[in-house]
Amino acid sequence: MFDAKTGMLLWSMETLTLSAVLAVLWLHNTSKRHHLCFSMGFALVGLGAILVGLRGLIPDFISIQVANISALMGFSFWIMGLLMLESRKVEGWVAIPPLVWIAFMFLPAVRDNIGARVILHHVCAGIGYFMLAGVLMTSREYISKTRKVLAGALVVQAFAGAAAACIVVPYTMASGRIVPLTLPTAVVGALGFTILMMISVKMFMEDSERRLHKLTITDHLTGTLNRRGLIQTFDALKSRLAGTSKHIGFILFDVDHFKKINDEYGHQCGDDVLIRFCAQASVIADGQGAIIRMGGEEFGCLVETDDPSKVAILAEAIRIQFSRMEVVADGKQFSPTVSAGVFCQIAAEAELDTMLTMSDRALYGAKKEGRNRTVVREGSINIVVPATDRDEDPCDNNADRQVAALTRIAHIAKR
Ligand code: GH3
Ligand code: MG
Ligand code: MG
Repeated sequence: MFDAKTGMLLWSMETLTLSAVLAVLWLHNTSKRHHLCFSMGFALVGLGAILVGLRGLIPDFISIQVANISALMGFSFWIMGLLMLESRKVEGWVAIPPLVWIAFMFLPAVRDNIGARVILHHVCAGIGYFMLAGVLMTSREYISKTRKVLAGALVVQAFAGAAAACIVVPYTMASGRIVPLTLPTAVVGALGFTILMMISVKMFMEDSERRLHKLTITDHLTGTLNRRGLIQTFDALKSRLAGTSKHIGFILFDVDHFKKINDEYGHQCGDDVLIRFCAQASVIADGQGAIIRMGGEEFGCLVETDDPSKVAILAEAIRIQFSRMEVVADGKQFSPTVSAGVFCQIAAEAELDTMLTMSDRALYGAKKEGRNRTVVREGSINIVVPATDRDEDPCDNNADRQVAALTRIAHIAKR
């Protein structure tokens, strides 16, 4: 029959095996310190179980105090591991589960009563499970369904363990057993733990797949989407907007005289300009569109809109804001500029190839117009957007025509 010692031994085998597997993972790549934390967590829980199992063969202080504190420190290491995995700050509160235990040890009524100690241990472990659930749900990571299921299972485990102990311990104490550990508490602990491990593995695998996928669609220098990301975002946008009267707009940006910036101030300075353009453009486009690095110093902005003229306005906002940026390099200050080409299509008819070709034609027009300009492609004509940040003759026949054309685009959108 299942006795406390056998149960503890089996439990420690389970946790020590997991600890060894995680230690091997850590040795494979020692920069992944969360693996070491998880490994330490399982090792401490395993050690705690062995020491409890050795009750009577080793000094009581070790089989009671060292064992319980070790097992509860396991939770602290698991919480630390989760925080590290998500690059979050590790603070002193991770030590709460063992600290609660230590605090109660100053109360002789608890310290000297084995039943009270077993219940206290389960309550502290419950706090640990609860904290793990909290860390999972307050993550900046995408809160997936599996993550929610795991957090829920941890909360169930937190209450189930403590509740089982509270029910079983007084009953077994009355029966005169020395160590009040029975099959129900062991089963709740071990079975729950195994289920938790299975959900955790699923969540970690899903999260790492998601991270890898994000890497494949992200530009490494600027952190924006890359071309592959554009294709995926465009396809998703198109199917989401199918059947609506919405438009998809694309703005193609190209930094002006970028080669000169590289030549005069160095490649690193050029890189900084690209990073700053993306950071600035992402803030301006936030909620309206996504920024994409097309390659080199060329960027895209994919926009969903019900009014195509808003895309030209967005392009102008990004262009003007960028022209106000001050870059200091080699003790000299300069303000880079960008040209923009805009093209819009009704979502149902939108084709990425067409959008890229047309916005490129508009961009070519913007370069031809002297750069630091926005040009909209409408059918087979380029419309130069009248710049509000420079003196342009309002009586200029050309400017009038452009305003009329922009109004026409807005009108088409309203139909
Ligand atoms: P234009 O106004 O006509 O666009 O002129 P430009 O100098 O910007 O265009 P050009 O195509 O002649 O030069 C682009 C330069 O961008 C050439 C290339 O060395 C540089 N470049 C491409 N990718 C990167 C990058 O990742 N970092 C840096 N610093 N430079 C890059
Ligand atoms: Mg350029
Ligand atoms: Mg270029």
